[in-house]
This record gives sequence, C-alpha cells and structure tokens, in this order.
Amino acid sequence: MSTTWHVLGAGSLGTLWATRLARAGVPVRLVLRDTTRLQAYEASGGLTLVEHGEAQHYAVPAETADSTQPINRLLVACKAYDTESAVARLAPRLAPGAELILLQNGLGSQDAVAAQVPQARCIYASSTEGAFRDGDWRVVFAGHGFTWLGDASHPVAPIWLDDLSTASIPHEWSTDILTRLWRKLALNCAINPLTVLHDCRNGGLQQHHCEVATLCGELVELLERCGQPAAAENLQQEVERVIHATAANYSSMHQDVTSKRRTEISYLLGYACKVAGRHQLNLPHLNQLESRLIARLQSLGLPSD
Ligand code: NAD
Ligand code: KPL
Repeated sequence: MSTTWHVLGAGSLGTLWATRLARAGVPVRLVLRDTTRLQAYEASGGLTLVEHGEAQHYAVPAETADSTQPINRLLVACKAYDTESAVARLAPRLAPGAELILLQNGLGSQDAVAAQVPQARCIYASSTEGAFRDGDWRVVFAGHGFTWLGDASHPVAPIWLDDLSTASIPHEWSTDILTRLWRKLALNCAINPLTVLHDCRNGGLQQHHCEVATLCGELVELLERCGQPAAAENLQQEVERVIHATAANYSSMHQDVTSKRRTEISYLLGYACKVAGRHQLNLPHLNQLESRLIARLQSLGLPSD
C-alpha cells in the first residue's frame, strides 16, 4: 500500500494535485481549515477538476488539522503567507522521517517552514502549471506546465516521484531548486509589480522598456551577490521573452489585486529587498518599486505585507 498524500490547502494548486493523484489511484486526503469547511466540503460531495472544458468529480476524503492520523507525506498548497501557521498546526502529527512538499511561489516561506519542522525533510517546488477556482471546491486547469522539485540539503530524489509519474503530473527532480526559485522570483519582481502600478497586461510593459531594463540590472546585481549567478544569466532577455509570450495575460499579482485578494508581495519583491538590505546592497529602483507597490496596495485597502 503506498503512502497517503495529505494535501494542506484545497485551493487551486492543492485541488489540481489532489484530483490527479486520486484519479491515478494514489491515496490522498485533504486537510481542511476547520469543521465548518469540512462540513461544507462533505455536503458538496468532493472536488471538481475542469480540464479541456470537461468537469470531473473526485470524492477525495478530507479531515481537519485536529485529526490524529500520523502524516508521512504532506503537500503544502497554501499561499506563502499562510504556510507557517498552517504547518504549525500539523507539526505534532508529522511521523518520524515525514516529507513536506512546498508548492509556494517566491522565497522565504519555505525556509521558515523548514526551520519549524527540523525533523522532516522539506522539498521545495517551483511550478509553471496554472489553475484557478471558479467555484467552491471546483478548479479549472488553465495552463499546462511543469513542476521542478528539489532539496537543497540532500540531492537524492525521493522514490515517491513515481506517484507523480503515475498521476501524469509533469515534473523533474532538480539539483538546483534554489536557482530555479530565485530565477522565477526575479522574473516575478521585474514583471508583476509594474503590471499592478501601470494597471496593464504583461504586454503593456513593452511601453516601459527602460523601467524593466533598470529593474533587471538591479536584480542581476542581487542574484550575483546572493551566490546565484546562474539565475542572473540573460535575465533581461528572459523577462522580455516572457512579456512578449504572455502579452495578453494579466500577471498573477494583477489578478490578485483586481480580485481584492492579498498578494504574496513579502515573498517576492519584499523578499528581494530584504535580502538586498541584508547584503548592504543599494538597489534604489527595486526599493522604490516596493514603496510604490505598498502605497498602491494600501490605497486599494489591501494588505501590504
Ligand atoms: P489558493 O488561495 O487557491 O489556495 C490556498 C488554499 O489554502 C485555500 O483554499 C485556503 O483556504 C487554504 N488554507 C490556508 N490556510 C489554511 C490552513 N491553515 N489550513 C487549511 N487550509 C488552508 O492558492 P493557490 O493559487 O493554490 O496558490 C498556492 C501557492 O502556489 C501560492 O504560493 C502560489 O503562488 C503558488 N502557485 C499557484 C499557481 C496557480 O496557478 N494557482 C501556480 C504556481 C504557483
Ligand atoms: O509568473 C508570472 C506571474 O504572473 O506570476 C509571470 C507573469 C509569467 C512572470 O512574472
């Protein structure tokens, strides 16, 4: 019998993973916030995944954090700002040798969780898959992509990657996961805040070429200073390529702001500025971008952390 995957956070990515694992016959259980959510979930009868316009229903079993069953494998699919408190509630249930897979975008939340549960192995992930909720317990698989997984302190791939293959979740074990996460963070810092400040689609940044180039210059300095030269390579070209390739899309941060949702600023631009400060690196445009973004979020009545 294979090990059960506990999935913490039944939002977009959590549902995308839970339904594909369940569809492949891999044992999965959702961990929901409280009994109110659990009752609502049970009344709905399960999760729905919409793929290629077709909705499929999966009766994935669920529990709350207060359940007592030990957890051996935990997929953490909360937003970065919820991760630490969500994992803290489950820490007493983690079995010796438990493994956590952290799906959060940006940086900072993963290290915080790893410090919180030193007895567990924490595997960091970086995903280009895209999903969004179009109803309670219902998720649309919007963008097929790829997920890299890695463990900066232990290069050997876990055996359970086979479960991901069985579930047709495109993935690869990465021995440089931090470089991947830093690269994605740099891309997000160069694109997402500006799309909020200029209230435009990604393609709208083609009108702000100089601003983008200046930010890329500072991000390259930061990456090199933090020992991530590979993440800095041709950053500006990559940013321009992404702006062009995703010209018609709104960035994830722009979508959060439009929907009045809290952003993950502290784990993206906020993290970059904090690390620059720690290295006593003066990056005036990046700092100014952070101040402008915070001011904009506050003016919209949104949390700025
Ligand atoms: P989401 O808001 O759709 O889902 C998060 C879920 O976690 C919510 O259902 C929330 O209720 C739940 N949650 C929060 N605290 C909890 C707790 N204490 N106990 C139980 N559940 C709790 O978020 P998402 O879009 O799935 O994003 C998750 C992470 O993945 C983010 O860091 C995001 O940047 C990253 N990511 C998302 C996508 C995407 O397409 N959605 C793509 C790549 C990366
Ligand atoms: O990852 C992205 C996002 O919207 O979060 C893009 C726009 C592709 C890069 O910042």
